[in-house]
Amino acid sequence: ANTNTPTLYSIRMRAAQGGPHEQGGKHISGGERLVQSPDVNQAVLELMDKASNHSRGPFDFLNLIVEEIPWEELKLLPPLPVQTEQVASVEAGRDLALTLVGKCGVSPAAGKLGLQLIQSMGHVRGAVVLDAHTGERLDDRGERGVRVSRLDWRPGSYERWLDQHPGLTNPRTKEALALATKVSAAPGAVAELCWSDDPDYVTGYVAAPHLGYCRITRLKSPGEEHGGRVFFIHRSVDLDTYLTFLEQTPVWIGWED
Ligand code: PML
Ligand code: MG
Ligand code: MG
Ligand code: MG
Repeated sequence: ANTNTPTLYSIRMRAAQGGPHEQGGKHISGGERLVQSPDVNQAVLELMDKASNHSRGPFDFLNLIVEEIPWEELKLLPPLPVQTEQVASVEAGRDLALTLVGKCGVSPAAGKLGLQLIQSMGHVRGAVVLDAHTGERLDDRGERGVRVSRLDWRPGSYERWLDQHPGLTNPRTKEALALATKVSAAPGAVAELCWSDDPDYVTGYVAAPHLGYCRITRLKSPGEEHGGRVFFIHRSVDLDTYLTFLEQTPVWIGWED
């Protein structure tokens, strides 16, 4: 191997309480990184930090996977444009979310189903994929859901983004914007709806290719642990192609120097 070229690694973390997720443990925290060899130790420490002292509780199981990724597969995507909508209540926030996904091509019935799903999600730890027209669930991942993997900000790009968005310093926005950018770039993507499963974080978002990343300041009440993600897609897209992009294709968010 050429020792001058750093190796690219995907690092994935998931933590649960009451045993591993697959044995019924409660999901506490998950995280994704995509970094070069000199930065792996630091990224692992940051993921451990993320899982520790979490508002969803302590973990008693943590799974960490580090794997090499071929550089040739890496794609670079600029982050979606960001806006923030202030709303006065959860109801107003969810109404706005429905309107926004509707503008992106999600039918009213599918939008409502998506909202209801997230409201009741405690068991599905990844995302659920719905037909944007009928609202029918299209993925076969059951309670595991779909986990968007192999993504991170390109080194230096988040700092540059932050210069343009002073005030949006929350690491949740950093992670969610990266994820939403990848999800919006998937073949067949129509819209994403998300709010956190963390009881202390009530801001969520709608994201879509033309809409961008639209933060909505209240999509649930404080203390609520139900939260998650719904991806609305065109039924005509090949599901394997779609899922392979989300789970396997390595993506850096940002810009060339
Ligand atoms: C999550 O915690 O998984 C979702 C975070 C949504 C972030 C919304 C924002 O503040 O930009
Ligand atoms: Mg495993
Ligand atoms: Mg959940
Ligand atoms: Mg969370």
